[in-house]
Parts: sequence; C-alpha cells; structure tokens
Amino acid sequence: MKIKHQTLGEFIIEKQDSFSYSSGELTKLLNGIGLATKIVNHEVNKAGLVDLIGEVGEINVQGESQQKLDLMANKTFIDTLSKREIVCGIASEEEESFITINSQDKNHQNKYVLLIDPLDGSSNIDVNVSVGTIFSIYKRVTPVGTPVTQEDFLQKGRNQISAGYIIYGSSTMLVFTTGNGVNGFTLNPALGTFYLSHPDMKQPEDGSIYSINEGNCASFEPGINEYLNYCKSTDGKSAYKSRYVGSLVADFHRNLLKGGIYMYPGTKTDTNGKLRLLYECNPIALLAEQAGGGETDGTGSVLDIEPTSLHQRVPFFTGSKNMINELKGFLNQEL
Ligand code: AHM
Ligand code: MG
Repeated sequence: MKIKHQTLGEFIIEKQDSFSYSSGELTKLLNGIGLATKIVNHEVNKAGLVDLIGEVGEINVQGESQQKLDLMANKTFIDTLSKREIVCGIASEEEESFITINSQDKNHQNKYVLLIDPLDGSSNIDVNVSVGTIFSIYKRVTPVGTPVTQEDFLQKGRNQISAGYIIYGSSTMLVFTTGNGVNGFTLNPALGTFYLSHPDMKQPEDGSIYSINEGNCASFEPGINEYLNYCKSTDGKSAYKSRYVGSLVADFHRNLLKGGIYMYPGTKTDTNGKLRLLYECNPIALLAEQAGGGETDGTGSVLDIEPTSLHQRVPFFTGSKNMINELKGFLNQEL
C-alpha cells in the first residue's frame, strides 16, 4: 500500500532494493545526510535572528557570522557522517584536500565517498536569502580495505551513485536522486521530519526564466551575449524573464519547478567560470538529467569531464531541455 505523507526514512527503506550496490550502506548515508541537514537548518534559521539582533544593537557580525556558518555546516556534515562511519572519505569546498575517514581502522570497509558544498551561496546568509547544501556520492574505485586516495574522488559525474541538494528557503527541502528520478522532501520543522512532498520531479521542457549574473556580460564570449539578447528580444518565442538569486541551489530549484535556464559561463579573466565541477556542477547536472532537463559546460556534458583536481571549476549551464538546446545553437555546440 502506498503511504500518504511518506517520510524520508520510509521512502529510503522502500527504495533500498533499487539502489545500486544495495547493502544498507547508502540507506545509512542518506539518513545521515538528512540528520546533518536538520542540524544545519536549525543553525541557519538562528543566523537570521542573530543578524537581526546584531543590526539593532549596531554590532557588525555579518562577515564573521557568515564565515562561522560555512564552517559550522562543514563541521556538522563531516562530524555526523564520519562518526557514523558510513563513508570512507569526504571532500568539501571548505577543505583543501579530502578527509580519510577511519584511517586508524585497517578495515576501511565502507565503500562510498561524499563530496559536498556544505553551505552554497553563503554570501546570501547576511540578507536572509535562501542558501543550500549540495552533495555527490560515488563508490570508491580503490579496493575496500585500503585508505581512500584522490582517485576515489576524481571520478566522472556519470559515475555518481546519488546526488542532491538541500535548500534552506521559505521551507527547507531535500531533493535527491539515486539514479531513478528525482524526489523532493519538505521538512516539517515542528516534527523535525522530512516528508515526500515532490515525488518524481520533472523539469518542464520549455521555460521562460533565464538566470545569470549579467553584471559580467562585458567579459562573456559573444555567443552568450547573443543568447541573452535573444532572451530579451520580442522576436524570440517570448521575452524571457530574468531571475537571479545568486545561490545556485535556489536558482536551480526554481527553474526545476517552473522551467528556466541557469548559466555561469567563463569570463575573460576566469575562463572556467566560478562553479566547482565536483560538488556543485556534477550533482546538479545529474539531478537535471534525471528530471528530464539539460546541462552542458558549453562544449559537452559536464558529466563526461574527467576531473583533474578536487576544486576544479567549469563553465556551467543547466535548465529546461529546449532552452539548453537553444543555447547550444548560440554556442555552436552540436545537439
Ligand atoms: P559559493 O560556493 O562560494 O557560495 O559560490 C557559489 C555561488 C553559487 O551558489 C551562485 O550561483 C554563484 O556563486 C553566484 O556567484 P556571483 O555572485 O558571481 O553571481
Ligand atoms: Mg558553492
């Protein structure tokens, strides 16, 4: 019988058999992420309050507060997951190199590694605008029973076992895929429980929203500016709407629900753009693909890039399939 108002825990147990390499380990990992999310959510909510009090009291804690929250989110995810010994390694935007879990334990029996951006869009914390967490899970490629190596983390996005994000918005949602579609869960803050609120999410094939930091347009390549002019012209299908939060998770989430395109291209000075391949672009690209949307780095799928370093950046475009195809035409990319 299908349970109405299914909880995250119930959903994960029900789907466990369909997970790749099912052994209960991924179940524990996803539950661990759910738990860490609730702790971070609580802190993020309080931060808004602290900022408010800070302003009233004329104490400027904004820069420091933001930094504390980045570190707090990082520590929460690492502590929660490493203490439960459900991953063998973690790479984070906040850590220069990867962390080996259980390095004292010669067994190293866990087979998954986690890559995470613990608090994405954190410059928006100061102003009470949505932020997020993005994560990506791979099966290690080196043998179980040995310490993890960089090779376990530098895998193509196509190898992801699971990927997802948390949006700390007007409500807190966890959206993830294990390779069988995308499902969204909303946190009931009174009960501290995630409920399946958005089953089998699909991105509309068409959309009318474009999201980009247009302030950088003087240094975009011509194809991007031609596409932006097309979005604004009335001879296109319709004049598109511009919406840009400046938190990838929030911009992607809106475009996933409503239809739209998100773009962070390279610029003259930063030819690879700003976003990180391993814990920002790859997980979002897998979610887009699983929801029927599109993604590209301007030449091909980001999921096919062979990573060369943990914090590598790539230009990134993702959104409604037909909008991505339109963009590819402007970039002379084959469909
Ligand atoms: P961060 O990981 O340091 O927060 O940077 C990533 C964020 C994305 O969430 C967002 O889309 C982008 O940076 C915004 O950058 P910009 O301010 O250059 O438009
Ligand atoms: Mg980030």
